[in-house]
Amino acid sequence: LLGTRSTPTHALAAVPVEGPPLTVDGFVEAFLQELHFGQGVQLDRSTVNDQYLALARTVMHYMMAEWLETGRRRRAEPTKMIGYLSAEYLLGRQLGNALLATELTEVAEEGLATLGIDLATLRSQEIEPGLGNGGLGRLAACFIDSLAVMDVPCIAYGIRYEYGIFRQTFFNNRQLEVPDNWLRLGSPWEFPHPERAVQVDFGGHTERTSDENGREHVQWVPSWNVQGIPYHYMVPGYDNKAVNTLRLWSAQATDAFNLQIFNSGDHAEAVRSQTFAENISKVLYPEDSTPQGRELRLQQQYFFVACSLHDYIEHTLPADFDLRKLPDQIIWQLNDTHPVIAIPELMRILVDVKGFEWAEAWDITKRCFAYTCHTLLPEALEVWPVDVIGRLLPRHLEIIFRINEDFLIEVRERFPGDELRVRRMSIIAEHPERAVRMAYLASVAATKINGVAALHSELLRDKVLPDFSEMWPDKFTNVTNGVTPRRFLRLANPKLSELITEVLGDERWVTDLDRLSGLEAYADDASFREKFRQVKAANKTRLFELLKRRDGIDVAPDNMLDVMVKRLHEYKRQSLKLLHIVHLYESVVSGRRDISDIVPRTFVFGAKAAPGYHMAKETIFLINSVAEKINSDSRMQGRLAVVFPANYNVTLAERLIPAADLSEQISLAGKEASGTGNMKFALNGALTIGTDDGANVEIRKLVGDDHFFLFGMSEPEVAELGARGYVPSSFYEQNEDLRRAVDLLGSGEFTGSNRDAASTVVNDLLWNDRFMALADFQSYVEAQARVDAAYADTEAWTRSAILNVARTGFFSSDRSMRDYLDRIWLR
Ligand code: 73E
Repeated sequence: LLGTRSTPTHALAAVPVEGPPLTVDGFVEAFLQELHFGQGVQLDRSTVNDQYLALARTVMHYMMAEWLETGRRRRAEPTKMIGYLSAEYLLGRQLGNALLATELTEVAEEGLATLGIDLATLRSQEIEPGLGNGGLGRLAACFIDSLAVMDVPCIAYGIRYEYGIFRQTFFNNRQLEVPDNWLRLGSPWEFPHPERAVQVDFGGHTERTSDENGREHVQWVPSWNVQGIPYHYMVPGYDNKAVNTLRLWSAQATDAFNLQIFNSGDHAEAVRSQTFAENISKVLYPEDSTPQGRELRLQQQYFFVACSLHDYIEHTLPADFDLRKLPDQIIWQLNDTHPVIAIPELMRILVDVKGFEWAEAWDITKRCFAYTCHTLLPEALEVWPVDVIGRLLPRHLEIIFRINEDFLIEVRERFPGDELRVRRMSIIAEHPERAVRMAYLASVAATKINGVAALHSELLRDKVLPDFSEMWPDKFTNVTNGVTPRRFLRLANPKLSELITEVLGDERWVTDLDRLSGLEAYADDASFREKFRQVKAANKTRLFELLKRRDGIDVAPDNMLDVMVKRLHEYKRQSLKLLHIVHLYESVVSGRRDISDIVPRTFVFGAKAAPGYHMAKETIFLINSVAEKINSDSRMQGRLAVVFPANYNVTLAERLIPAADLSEQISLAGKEASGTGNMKFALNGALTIGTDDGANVEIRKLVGDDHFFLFGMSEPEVAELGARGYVPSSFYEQNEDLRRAVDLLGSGEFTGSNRDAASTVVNDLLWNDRFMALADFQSYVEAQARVDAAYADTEAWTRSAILNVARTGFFSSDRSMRDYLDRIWLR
């Protein structure tokens, strides 16, 4: 029975399941039970890790009853469900959220205290699962949280990377990467199900046979395979007793594969093959937005997608399910192009395995997928060389060719004689090499294509996929991203949450974030503003204590906290932020400005660079070098400081964001698809300085121009300047402040007199500057002056901050999920 359908052949009666009692005593008993019988250790001998693992398992007992009940309820009344396919889930720590979901926080705190254990200490023991790079992975985590909270049936599928995003350290101001061995102290939140393993084939060739009716059958004869072992994670709702499932796949060598080699007597070879198989889920590729086309990456993509479709069709659907009804049962949401190989995989299953005619299979497949695009950068649009796919997945390549053939016939019918268009739209690119454009494949197959913010969806429709939107205007839609208010407000900012609950009268805002609008009225209440400021001050103190403990960094308590945290990427323009800082510094050391005229600010950076992204790593080096110099210059009197704690991750974000005064969202207009950090900051009462890009556009519209610092070119202006021919050095020549800043940066002043050390970044700015930092410099500096003036009026600033919170309830990921349901999933 191993590996077959999990439905038992003999009927057993279900036994009701109940978690431990929700009382302090009940909790303590359950905890000790786990410590003794789960960890096998007595309290007086237990380590913090023992206690953490026992606590995690205890909390899971409370969730488990609801998980099982959710599954039972859903099986009894099956409705259409969401299959969320994502190569990344940037979950963050689990314990706090699990305690919140089970309403156990106080009980656990009190119960543990009776045993002499501090809950906060156990919380900080958890290593966050960093199974994602940045926004895209964190978005997936927010979405599955919201679906659980809304009790929408969803199975989220992904990869259980053994190593997540690398841990960043600094050495001589340069980034070093340390492998993220997140599983090393145990992983209490998961359940492996090896009996539900799925075999995944690779390589080989295809063979054709005809049956007695002359119908052709294709058989894929693969040359190797691996097994996918599912690991289940609970995704708890909030206050609603619903718990969804996240199913992550881990790769293992198949027994047959091993046995064959073992029998040949080559033990070493057998072990090597095992390593080969396990490599597939070994490590997350650390590139965000500029993925390298590595064969192992395609293996990862096909691996998890094949496991997921198989798991759903063979193990989740009833045994006798009529696959013609598949589109009524599930919609597969493709989180960018990473899982797009699912499209030919479903065709293969339907045609080759289940015996459907091509046309009928295509009709089914077309209704089963929806595609979210997260980018506009051409280098981020995945393209797989035909020979790579052909080698790894020969049958899938044939299927893609056939899909393309049929599609191009449709194009020719629709636009007769327009061969240029046919070439433009082909799923197969011919130059610089023959390759499959995954975004086109997705666009041809998907019922809906969405961008992730209003501006992005517009640009996607008009600039990235104009031919497709002309052909199928109704396929295109927008769903603006959102963030979960549970993690990013209720958990990350307990003091503000308490204040909100106090004035709104209850906690309904946690699942109905539009209720934050009830705070509007309090913006004009001086005593509320005072309380709001106290919360911000307390959050700063909490952050500074952490930075002291974690990084040995001292931060001046009263400075404005100006924060730029996100992946290091040229289009995000950390270098523009750096130019602003150097400009301020330069204006003081040159004597053009008195230090007492500077509004005291601490600039905070957090950013990881992809290990192979040279310019990004040089930028990190330069930020650290500038920080070192400025922080040790006594002339600054602490009124200008730059801190760059290493290893920015979800855990650090949860501390940083609630403490921030100013949120830096300064990408070149038209390049940041949405951003989600921007939403988290506004929701926590930081004001934004930003360009008209991504979701900034919508944030500004909602909070109002008086409470947002807009600067820089608009997207059409960017396009126009690009068309005219952008010459960065002309901006340098015409702007004294800019010239002085660039010159100082390039002079070796910050890099121990070594000019070369700064030259990569400085020369690029002067002679290339693909993202037009120099063109936006003046406007940025002026906007920063407006920030200074506004910050000097404490009451007005607080009022703006409160209005930012009150007006950004729209950015709840619950709202995003409602939009997906209305516009895409339930249509
Ligand atoms: O603007 C963000 C967006 O908020 C965008 O850059 C990011 O997705 C976020 C969520 O929608 C994103 N990540 C990637 N592409 N867009 C990406 C691409 C390849 C590998 C990893 C991540």
